[in-house]
Amino acid sequence: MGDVKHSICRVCHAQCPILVEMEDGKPVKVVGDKNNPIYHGYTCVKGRELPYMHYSDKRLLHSQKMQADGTHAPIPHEQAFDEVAEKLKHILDTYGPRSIAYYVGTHGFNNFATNRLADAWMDAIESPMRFSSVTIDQPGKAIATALHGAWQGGTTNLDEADAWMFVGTNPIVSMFGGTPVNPARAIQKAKKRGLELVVVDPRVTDVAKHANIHLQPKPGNDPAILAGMLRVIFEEGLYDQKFTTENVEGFVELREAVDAFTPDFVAARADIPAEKLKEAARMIARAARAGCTAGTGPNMAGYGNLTEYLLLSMMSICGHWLQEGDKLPNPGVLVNRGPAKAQPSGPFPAWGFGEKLRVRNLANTAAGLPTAAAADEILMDGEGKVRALISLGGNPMMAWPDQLKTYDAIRALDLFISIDPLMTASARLSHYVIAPKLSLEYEATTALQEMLGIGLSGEGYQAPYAQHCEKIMDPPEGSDVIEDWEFFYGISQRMGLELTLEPWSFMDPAGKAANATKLDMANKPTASEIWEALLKKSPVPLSEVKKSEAGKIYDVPEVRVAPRDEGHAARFDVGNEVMMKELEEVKAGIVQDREKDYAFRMISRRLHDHHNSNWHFAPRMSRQYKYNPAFMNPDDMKAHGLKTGDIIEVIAERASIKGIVEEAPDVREGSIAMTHCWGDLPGQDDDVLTHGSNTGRLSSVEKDYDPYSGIPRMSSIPINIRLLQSAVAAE
Ligand SMILES: Nc1nc2c(c(=O)[nH]1)N[C@H]1C(S)=C(S)[C@@H](COP(=O)(O)OP(=O)(O)OC[C@H]3O[C@@H](n4cnc5c(=O)[nH]c(N)nc54)[C@H](O)[C@@H]3O)O[C@H]1N2
Ligand SMILES: Nc1nc2c(c(=O)[nH]1)N[C@H]1C(S)=C(S)[C@@H](COP(=O)(O)OP(=O)(O)OC[C@H]3O[C@@H](n4cnc5c(=O)[nH]c(N)nc54)[C@H](O)[C@@H]3O)O[C@H]1N2
Ligand code: SF4
Ligand SMILES: [Mo]
Repeated sequence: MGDVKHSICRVCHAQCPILVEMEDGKPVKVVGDKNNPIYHGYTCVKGRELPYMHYSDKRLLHSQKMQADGTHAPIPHEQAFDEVAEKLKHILDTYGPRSIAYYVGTHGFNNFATNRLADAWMDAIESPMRFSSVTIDQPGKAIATALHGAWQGGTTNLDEADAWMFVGTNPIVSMFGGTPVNPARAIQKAKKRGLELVVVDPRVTDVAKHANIHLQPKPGNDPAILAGMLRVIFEEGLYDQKFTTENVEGFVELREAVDAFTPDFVAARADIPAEKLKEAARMIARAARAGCTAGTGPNMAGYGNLTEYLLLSMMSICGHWLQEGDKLPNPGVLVNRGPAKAQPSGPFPAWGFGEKLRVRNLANTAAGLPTAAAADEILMDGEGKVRALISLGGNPMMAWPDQLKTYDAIRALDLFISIDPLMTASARLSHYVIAPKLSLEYEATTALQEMLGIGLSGEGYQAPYAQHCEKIMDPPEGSDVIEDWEFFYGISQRMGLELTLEPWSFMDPAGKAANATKLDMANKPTASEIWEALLKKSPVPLSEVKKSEAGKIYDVPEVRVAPRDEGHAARFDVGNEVMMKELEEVKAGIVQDREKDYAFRMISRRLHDHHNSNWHFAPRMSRQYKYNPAFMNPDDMKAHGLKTGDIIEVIAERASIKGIVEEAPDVREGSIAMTHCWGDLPGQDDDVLTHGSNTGRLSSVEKDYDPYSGIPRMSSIPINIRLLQSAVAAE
């Protein structure tokens, strides 16, 4: 056995600690660290595939430049930086800052150091055009928090809750919405000590199998279901009178708005038993402490802001936040979370501020600029047109809704740059593809996860845990790869820009501003210096965290939630006017009426062994699924004369795609579940058995979009189906 090194997996945001077995400086095997005090040895097949990724023959070892004929040829990274900087400078000087946009995808978040460098660069060129995957993911979270207000005493966590409700999130597979830390174990453990679980999902998901109550509704009905639950809570007096009086405004408005959502009405609308709905409401409201989290399903199925808003409102009227005197599970190791007080911050601007987009009356939001409008901003001529786009660890061609429009837009760009280790669908359309180092080749910390937990229930660490890891290997011999941040530094140098780095170690704007670091633009900082700037004045100094490469729970002073400030006036708002108006629309059921001609709803789901569009072809990850099947209920299959392996046409109003039928008893009748980020470019994706299909093509960004975040329907999309090729005929 070779040398074993500690590292952090960065394939997804869960940041699992890993042990990497090395032979001759090369990783040969990844396993979990059984001695880790919180993850207890967890890893998944994606993390265990890291050695393959580093040595895959598909990995780019050199940056690429698009040639006149559209093919790509290697280019030294320094030369690529020179050329890119010159082109960007020309675009900036000619058309102004708004003509340059970035898109930060999931790997731009998982590689946390780079993210801030990209922002520093955008600050330096003064461009507001910052798109990210957040607004095509769960934008409702940040927007609802802004409308409702946040609790300064901290979020509720699964380990200490008596009840939990998962609405369209499947943390056992996604590591999201419950706990990122070994979620299967955490949920089983919590169940053993008596946690009561409500799950709302059109599928019998991994987490639904543990539920005390599983509501398996028609998709797209979460606002109605939650309004129905709130009505039960009001009617049966199950809310926390004292907490509500002290902390909540809009109580009467909410109560009136949900009054129309009687159990029978909701039961008929969502096709769930009325009695189960009532029981679910009682289970959550009667618990001493409960958490309610939603995931991508409901955030993408229409009225996502409203779903998230009703969940926060339910938490608040039931008084489910941490109370005065409660111990904070994680007072902070790498991030200063700010004072914990038993009081709400009032609402803050949710939308309509900052940069105005030129289409659909959209503007900046608490979740960021609407990415669903990025393609229009590129396509639309005139003042402010976006001409250059830098994709950092993202794959717009696979991930953005409305793939046909995205395809037109990406090809219309004067300059498109992807920082990506693979010739993805997006990279193939890029003028330059910058080849990055992969995770085992650079330093990292767990600050991202810690930060997520400060704002979101169901995220973060429930102990003062942190890990730092050094790079454990060099890139393959003969390669010319860089750390992603070096790209932004390199082009800034060439463009004569100054970069100022805001730290991750502070959450408040004042703390960020006071601890910002001006980078030396003459002498390139080291990666370690970048991390030191990013985690300046962290509660436990980074130098201390570096001492334990395995990750550990730090002995930080205990923090208890302080009493509310005397005269504290801010309150939660549970009666926001726009949200109450949306409830009326939901009640009226306009959307349902319009969609009567469609037999099915396409719902979004994740696969355990794959992460979005990443490394689909990796041998172990693709053992079970080499494409994204169209998971169908057996009764629906029978009714349509279909069998597993049949290729169907999935027909939405916007476009059609192919789907490969797979029998799935867990899927509710009337729904078909397919995973996003598969397929290929339009016209190059006919061989569905090889590529899978791109569900993004079924969404129209111009229809049924959220008026604030711009997110269109990406789940619960009305579809019809038609047999194209029977499995037998194909054999
Ligand atoms: N219809 C539909 N559409 C969806 C969704 C859905 O549920 N349904 N989900 C949405 C959601 S939640 C999201 S977050 C987006 C995802 O949107 P994106 O973030 O745009 O998509 P990813 O596939 O995660 O992109 C990650 C990219 O990073 C690259 N990469 C991998 N490793 C590295 C590395 O070490 N360094 C660098 N620089 N790059 C690396 C990968 O090759 C890949 O191209 O998709 C959204 N689209
Ligand atoms: N293994 C794996 N892990 C991942 C990812 C991955 O691709 N693979 N992607 C990562 C990313 S980018 C993200 S954002 C997170 C997302 O994390 P999650 O939001 O937990 O993602 P999913 O597992 O797809 O769970 C969404 C659930 O919503 C359900 N659903 C669909 N439509 C509706 C609806 O209208 N109402 C309700 N109530 N439910 C509905 C689906 O059946 C599905 O079970 O996961 C992250 N983790
Ligand atoms: S869940 Fe899997 S992919 Fe995500 S960090 Fe852990 S090992 Fe890596
Ligand atoms: Mo996501």
